[in-house]
Amino acid sequence: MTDFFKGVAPVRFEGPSSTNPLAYRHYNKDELVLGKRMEDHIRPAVAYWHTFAWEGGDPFGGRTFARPWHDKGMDGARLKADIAFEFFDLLDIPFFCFHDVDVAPEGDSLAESNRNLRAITDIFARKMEKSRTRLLWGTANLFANRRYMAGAATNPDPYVFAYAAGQVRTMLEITHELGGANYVLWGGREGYETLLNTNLKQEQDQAARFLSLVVEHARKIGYKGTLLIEPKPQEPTKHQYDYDVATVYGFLKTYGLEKDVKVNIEVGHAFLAGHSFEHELAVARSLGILGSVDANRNDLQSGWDTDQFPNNPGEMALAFYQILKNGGLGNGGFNFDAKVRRQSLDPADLLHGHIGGLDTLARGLKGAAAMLEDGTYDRVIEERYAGWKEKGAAAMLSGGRTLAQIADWVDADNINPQPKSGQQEYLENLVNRFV
Ligand code: XUL
Ligand code: CO
Repeated sequence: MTDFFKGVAPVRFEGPSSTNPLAYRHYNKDELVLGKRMEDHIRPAVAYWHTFAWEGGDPFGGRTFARPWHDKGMDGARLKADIAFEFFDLLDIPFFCFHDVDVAPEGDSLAESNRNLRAITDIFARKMEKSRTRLLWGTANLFANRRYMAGAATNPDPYVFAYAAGQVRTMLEITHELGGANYVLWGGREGYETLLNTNLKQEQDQAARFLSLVVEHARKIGYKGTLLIEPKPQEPTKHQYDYDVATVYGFLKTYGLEKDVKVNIEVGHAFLAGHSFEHELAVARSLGILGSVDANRNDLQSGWDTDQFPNNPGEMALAFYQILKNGGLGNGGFNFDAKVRRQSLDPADLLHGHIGGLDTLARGLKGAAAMLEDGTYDRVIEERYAGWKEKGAAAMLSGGRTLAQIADWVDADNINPQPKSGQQEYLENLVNRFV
């Protein structure tokens, strides 16, 4: 045991009336919701980068956090791994996620970086034999190093594409070896700063080729987890190709990859794209590509991706409604892609962030489950579209009628549609009964 969390007792469920700030008040992992354990619905994960790699810097000032693993190279990386697994145990969290560069320092060559990475992921493998925490997903950081400033897969320089392929090959194999349930690709630099120097078609073709290579390699090594693209419209790049769920689907369809790849939807990214989290989930659900979630929230006044912990149970209930209607997240889960603020210096702050996030998810899940159990909301939606079950209407939808036949039908039956209320206020009030 390290002394980083000295004196902190394991965080456990104590119920809504508990005043212990280091206890769960709503997240009760074994509680059955719609017949399934809460933990199995949520599948929550700690993000290694925000919780252990982030130093509290912002564009105007550097590190604010004093962590014992900083500036200590591989010794620091080993200490960080020890503390990470202590944290997972304290929270009793079933999953974690990491990028290659979060866990070990980069070397002077890809081979050296990979040696450092392997040294730490071997430690993970040993720790995972004793811990209950599993890998929700692994990913390669193809955006921080300056070699990636003009993109990784979409870089005009083919050597950068090759280097990125080298990183992904290793991280995909490590994810597979550690039993990772998913592998994520987030294209933070796949986009452009100016169209003046950009060949869009060339870059799209490169991105698709890269993704095809990843799909092929995953198959070749027998990886059965889900491959996920994480959409984001901008930041760090002015325009990113994986703008939102719909754009990603268009890209996957164009290159015939829509059966091989799903999406990892992040709350703050949805917002940056001018959508809600609920919208992105609903689109992914309707397209059959809902894979996993990065749980967080943006500060709505700041206009950028602040990666704060979720704290709005009402919004979370609408999100969970989409997820439950999707039949759950399958291999996916809720990765806390969220960080404490740069003034939140104490180890305990890391716990408070995750505890609040988990309680918010639990309340959202229970709200959505109550909506479903009540059934009124589903019935209203069902009734709104019930007209399409009528014979003539069904024939229009299934392709059984031409445009002219439909027009003739309107004349023959003197069809004269009468507008009906969309009932938005009624529905808003109805939903609020459950959250
Ligand atoms: C950045 C972001 C990433 C991805 C993984 O906004 O969300 O952390 O989740 O690369
Ligand atoms: Co993310």
